[in-house]
This record gives sequence, structure tokens and C-alpha cells, in this order.
Amino acid sequence: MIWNPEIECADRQQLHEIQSKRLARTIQRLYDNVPFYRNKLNEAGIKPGDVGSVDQLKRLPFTTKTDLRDNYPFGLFTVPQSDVVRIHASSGTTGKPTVVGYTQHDLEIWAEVVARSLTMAGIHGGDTIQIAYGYGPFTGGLGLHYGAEKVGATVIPISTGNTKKQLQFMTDFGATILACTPSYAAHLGESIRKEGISPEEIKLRTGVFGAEPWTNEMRSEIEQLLQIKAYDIYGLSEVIGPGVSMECECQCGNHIFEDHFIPEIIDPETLEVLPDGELGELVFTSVSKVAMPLLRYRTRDLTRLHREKCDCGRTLVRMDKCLGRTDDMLIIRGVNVFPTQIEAVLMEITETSPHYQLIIKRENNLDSLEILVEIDEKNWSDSIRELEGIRGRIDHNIKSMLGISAKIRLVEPNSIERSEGKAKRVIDHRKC
Ligand code: DLL
Repeated sequence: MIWNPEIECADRQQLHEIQSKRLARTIQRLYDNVPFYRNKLNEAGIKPGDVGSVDQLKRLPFTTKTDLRDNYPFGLFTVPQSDVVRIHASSGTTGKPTVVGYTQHDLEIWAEVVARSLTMAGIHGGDTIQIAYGYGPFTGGLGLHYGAEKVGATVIPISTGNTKKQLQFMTDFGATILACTPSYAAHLGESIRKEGISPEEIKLRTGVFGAEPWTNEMRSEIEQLLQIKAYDIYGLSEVIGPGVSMECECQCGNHIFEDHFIPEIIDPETLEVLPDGELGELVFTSVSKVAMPLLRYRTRDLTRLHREKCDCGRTLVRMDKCLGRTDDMLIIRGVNVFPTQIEAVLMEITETSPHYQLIIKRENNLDSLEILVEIDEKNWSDSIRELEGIRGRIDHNIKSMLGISAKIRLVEPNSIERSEGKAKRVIDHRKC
């Protein structure tokens, strides 16, 4: 089923017209109401009315996370605060949080794109969805919540954490859908086994996982652990929250809801727009939000776009699973490494659990990468020979993938700290 077939299957020309009209309106709104954008547009020599088509998107200035911080908290709002009915914020690791605001209209759009997302994964009225994303300033919990209600599902708004209660609700209330980060899904899957809960007690069918990078190899692990089909949901608070894009049943990339969020891929160094199919930084222009639309927002997420029509019938552009964020890229002895590349290698080794950590140090002016790999319960052994065999295989596979060696340390089952939200997989002592 398709939630909004007129838009999701619209022909490209029709989408182009909708985008162009909305873009022009957004530029006018920003010019009239936000001094930051008025200045930026003036500097670029652009007056509202100059940009009548999305083809001219590349003339517009970029927006960065720093711009949001510089205008903290409400400097980018286009409406008086009395029209803002919700505020979310992402904590960020350093400095001020990033604040986003929503009008009633914005919340309706958000519920609509999440409803489209859930429908893409075959979720419908009659399903019971356990939302184990955090409720609060983070957009995961409330974002999924209103979309799930819109499709008519029964919502269990349990939020994150308290794994015992998660399992109790899951079994007693018969949850058919689980929504949380993939790392927490893996933890829940292991906990079900550990508690000896029988598969008949679990009714789960589908997972809606996102908010952090995860590989297809991790998907297989989770699908096996939970005996479900796992779908990728992508989003960021600056653009709206979860529901910017979602995988359909074909699972060949996430469809972006382009009638609201126009994507581009740029080279993060030269800032040039790259053709479809090339890897680069994802940039979004939000064209229907009222409280805080953004022009060409640089997400720092690395991916590719594909525009061929999908077998599901949707014409919406697709983005590949994110490789990671530009700022997650590790440079180790001159080699660029993304944690997801390491994850893909580790998840191919059947004896490991889906938990790992990367520790980077600089000693004697030389970078070192240590990979902590957790062995799963049934393969943890007292035999040094067996463990050494596993370690040797990981060592070999990592070396052939990265081209540099890493120190592989096998650790006991359950010894790597579990995350309930976004996993922290990298500890880079060079930055301390
Ligand atoms: O993580 C919104 C969200 C909630 C998405 C629940 C999906 C599910 P932020 O906290 O603002 O918002 O973080 C946004 O998280 O720029 C990506 O780097 C990363 N991210 C989000 N979804 C995915 C995904 C939410 N499916 C940042 N795959 C984004 C990879 C993701 N990375």
C-alpha cells in the first residue's frame, strides 16, 4: 500500500512543478522574516522572485550547523513565537544545542511523512508499535508517535531504556512493530534470548530502525536475532526529524519525500553539486515547512542519490544507506576509514555479537586503531586456539579491507556497554 500515491508516484515533471512553487514561496518567507537569510540572499545577489525553479537551487547559499548555533535559540524562526507549537533540540557533543521549531502546519507535515514512511514498511492500522526511541527534545519518540497514530496503529510510547519493561510490554501487549535505534534493537534481541523468552511469545514482524548509521550486515544480524524484517528510516531534526526518507519493501535505498525536502549531493570540499550516483555530502532544502525552513542545509551525511523508478511504483528519489558523517571519518595513518566499513567486516564473522568499539590513539606520532570485538555467548571459549582462530580471521579481513592493520581485541560477551539511543562506537583519544 502507498500512503499518498498522488505524490509518491507522481511523474517527475509534476514533482518539479510542486518543488519550484514551494521553493519560491519559501525564499520569499525567509527573505521577509529572517534577517540572517535576507543578508545571505542579498550577498548572493538574489531577490525573492529571482528563483522560480528548483533548477536554480545551486545559486542559493548553504546553511550549516554553525549558522543554527549562531542564531540560537530562535533566530531562524520565520514566525512569532506564538505560532510555534513545539520545540525540539539536539544536544550535540559540544557547544549549544541545535534548536528547531514547528507550527501546527509543520507538525501535520511531519505526521504525514512518518505515516508515509510506516506505510512503506507495510505498517497499518491494527499493528501495535513499540516506540523505544527517546521521547523528549530528541525527535525520535514524538516524531514516530504521531505518524504511527495517523496510520491507525496502537502506540506503546515506552521511550528508551528499561530493557526488562520493554520485553514485558513487547510480550504482554503483543507488539508487532519495534521502532528504535539499530544498536538498541540488537541489544533487545540478545536480551530476549538471555531471558529465555520463547519465539511464540513475541509477535514482532517489522523493525523501523534509524538515527545512526548501520550496515546491511548489521541488518541481517538484527533480523536473525529478532526474527523480523528490518527497515531503515532516516531523518534529522534540522530538516524535520525522522521521516525525511524511508526504505520501501524493495530495500534499494531510502525514498526521500521530495515534495517537502529537496536533496542534493555536493562535494564537501569544492561544494560543487555532484551527479546522481556519486558519493558526497547530502544537502536538503525544506520547501514546505513554515516555522524554520532551511536553504541548502549541509547534513554532513555521506551518501548517493538514485533517480530511476523503483519497482514499488514510487518515483521519489532514493538515497543509499549512509556511509557515515563527514565528521565520523577517521583518518588513520593517512587512510580514510568509516566505522560502517569496519562494521560490515565484523558482522560477516558469525561468532561475533553486534557490538564493537573502535579506539584510536596516537603514540610516538603514529596513529593506532584498536578494534574491540565482542564474541557472542555461544562462541565464547576457554580454548585459546579457537579464539585465536577467530581473531586471525578478523585481522585478515580488516587488513584486506582497510589496507592497514589494526589491533583486534576479542572481549567477553556483554562486556561492551550497550546503548539505548545512538551508539557510541568510536573513542578517539587523539581528540581528548
Ligand atoms: O536522529 C532523527 C531520527 C530519529 C531519525 C529516529 C531516524 C529515527 P538527529 O538527532 O538530529 O535526528 O540526528 C540526525 O543522525 O544527520 C545522521 O547523521 C544520523 N541518522 C539519522 N538517521 C539515520 C539513518 C535523528 N537511518 C543525524 N542512517 C543524521 C544513518 C542516520 N544515519
